Amino acid sequence: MINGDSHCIPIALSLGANLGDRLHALRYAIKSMSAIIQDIIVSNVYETEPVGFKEQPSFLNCACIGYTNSTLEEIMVLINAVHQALHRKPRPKWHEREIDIDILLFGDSVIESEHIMIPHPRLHERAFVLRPLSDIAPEMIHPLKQKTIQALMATCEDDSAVVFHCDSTVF
Ligand code: PH2
Ligand code: MG
Repeated sequence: MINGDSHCIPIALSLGANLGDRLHALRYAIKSMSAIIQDIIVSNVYETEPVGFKEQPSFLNCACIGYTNSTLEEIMVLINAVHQALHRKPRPKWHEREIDIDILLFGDSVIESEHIMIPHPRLHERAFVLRPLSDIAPEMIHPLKQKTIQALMATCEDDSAVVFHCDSTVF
């Protein structure tokens, strides 16, 4: 507990963009999310090979962690507002995105609703999520796997390219 507030929950987000000014989108998204995330720490930015649907431009991905007093619903409302502000268009799953903000972990919450799954159901399978997250939170525990991010990274079989792009001073 950093600030002594018992409602302050550790949170981890993954961010990605592969259309338009990708770095601008990540920067705007981090700045917007930092309104409800205290003591935010942002990872390096990586250029990553598209996973899922291959015929699309490469992504820039990063992750951030911090603590929040907001509810999951409030966080989801803010994420949707940021998606809209960056003119994210509706597209099929796995396809290109102006911006995509995913909640990876929310304390040790395990949530399976029709709106959201936490931990993120593919967090442990994706190098473009684990690589940035392990920069900043190697010891964070996945509450279902009961393993650290570092340990999940070591056993992750995703060999898609994840290449350092720039450090977090761009934020
Ligand atoms: N997001 C997707 C689909 N595929 N691939 C990479 N490398 N990075 C992403 O952020 C990503 C993806 C849809 O959310
Ligand atoms: Mg996503």
